[in-house]
Amino acid sequence: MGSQNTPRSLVVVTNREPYIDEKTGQTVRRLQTAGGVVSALDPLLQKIHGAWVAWGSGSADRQTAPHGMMMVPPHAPQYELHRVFLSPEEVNGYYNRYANQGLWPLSHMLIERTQFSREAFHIYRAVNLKFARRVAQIAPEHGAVFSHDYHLALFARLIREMRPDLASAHFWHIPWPPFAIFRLCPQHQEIVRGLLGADILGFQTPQDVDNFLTAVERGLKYPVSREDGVVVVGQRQVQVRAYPISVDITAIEHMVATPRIARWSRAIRHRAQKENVMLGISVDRADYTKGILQRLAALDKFFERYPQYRERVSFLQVVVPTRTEVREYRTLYQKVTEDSERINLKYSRNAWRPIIHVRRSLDRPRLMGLFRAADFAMVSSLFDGMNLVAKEFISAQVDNHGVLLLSETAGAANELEEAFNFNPLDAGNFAEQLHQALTTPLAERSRRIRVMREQIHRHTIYDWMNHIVSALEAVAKDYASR
Ligand code: GDG
Repeated sequence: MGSQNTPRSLVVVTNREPYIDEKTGQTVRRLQTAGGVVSALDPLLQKIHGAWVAWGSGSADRQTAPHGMMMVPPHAPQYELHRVFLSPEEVNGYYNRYANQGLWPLSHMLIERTQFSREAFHIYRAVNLKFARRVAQIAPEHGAVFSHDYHLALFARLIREMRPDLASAHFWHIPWPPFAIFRLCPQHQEIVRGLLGADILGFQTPQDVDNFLTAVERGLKYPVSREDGVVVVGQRQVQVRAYPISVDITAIEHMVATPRIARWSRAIRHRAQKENVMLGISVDRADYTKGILQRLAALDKFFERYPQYRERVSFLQVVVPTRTEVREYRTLYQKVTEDSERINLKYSRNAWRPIIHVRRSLDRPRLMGLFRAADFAMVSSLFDGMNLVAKEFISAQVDNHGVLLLSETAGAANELEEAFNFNPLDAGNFAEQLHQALTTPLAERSRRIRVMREQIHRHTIYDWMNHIVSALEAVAKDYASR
């Protein structure tokens, strides 16, 4: 964080809060929510004493912040966390329905799973307004706001109407679909207009930027300059750019080098070597965009087509339940369990199982230790904004021995060109690529991992944040000088 880039004040706005209070019986536990965005922005806000506004979703959140505000982090308070409290109807309309059953599947181009309703949109809009009102109350004059994702698509425009003195950036974490798909959203014009309330709009890849600019041209007929990545909205210019998100590779390297994690990682490797087994890994939220069932179909094909790998490859699949309020997610979770059991029944021999199915979240250091130990990782998303697991696996591979199999339709495939790519819908191609990856000589595997590690070192999560925040700071200075 260069001092010339450090903003004087910043309000971060996200759906998920950085610190959540959960109650079990009489005990309240404060947890820092995991994830790249929190781990990059939390230290920045601590340093500049900014503010974070988010949905207060923890079961003890109202109890610990009765007026909706508390200072965090817990042991050395540095910045304000403002919790927006939502009723069950609001959670359902805004989060479960409009965001997670509407914008999420549509943006991932899974139109048959997409449902929109005017009623849910009204609630979504009302919740975005609630967030904007809170930010309008607390943001200092000529401050800057950094809002996030598909939950808050209308926020930037709403805050501009209330507080035109604020500079704002919005980052869209998921893919932006082609216009032929996006226009299926009945409120597509409102959504695009809402986002154009920001001064800076960030997407994961140039393809997403391109698709968004097409939605602006075709849906709203606003003038667009593709070379400069600028949309003209009345008297204003909105900068639309690709800012691919990344990970904190140095922190991951340190994590896997700590004696405890290095030991755990070595023990897993020794055991696999003793059993003469190559170890594969995948880690996903149980979400249909991640291609978990497609990956299982490919593994089935792999053991069928290449029987020499039976008893020689074990695949550790970590699937974490998510959005369980939505029926499709519960059904998927059940199907993943069934398919894994079916494959295990079909191929298991003696003590060997092709699939080791882990159905709970693992703590981050151990997860990174598993990534260090594994011979290969598979990321099989049908579509994915970026996919941080791919970058985390590469970051944790400090012994440079593993291979990454990466779906060509995940955002990360844009950058990680040394991965083995496959089409997640083509089980045969997927199985072939896995065979090819596993028969690649160690020297070549090492070279590929090294190239990708260097790439991630050159562009970390802090670079991502600094690029956006310094562009935002330039806009804020411009506003203040007018
Ligand atoms: C959205 C976009 C974009 C998972 N299981 C465990 C665990 N995780 C952690 C991973 C990783 C994160 O969760 C998942 O990040 P992804 O990027 O893979 O996917 P989404 O959650 O869908 O995120 C995505 C991202 O936003 C950022 O812009 O890349 O495209 O969809 O960090 O490690 N962490 C722990 N235990 C688990 O069991 N500790």
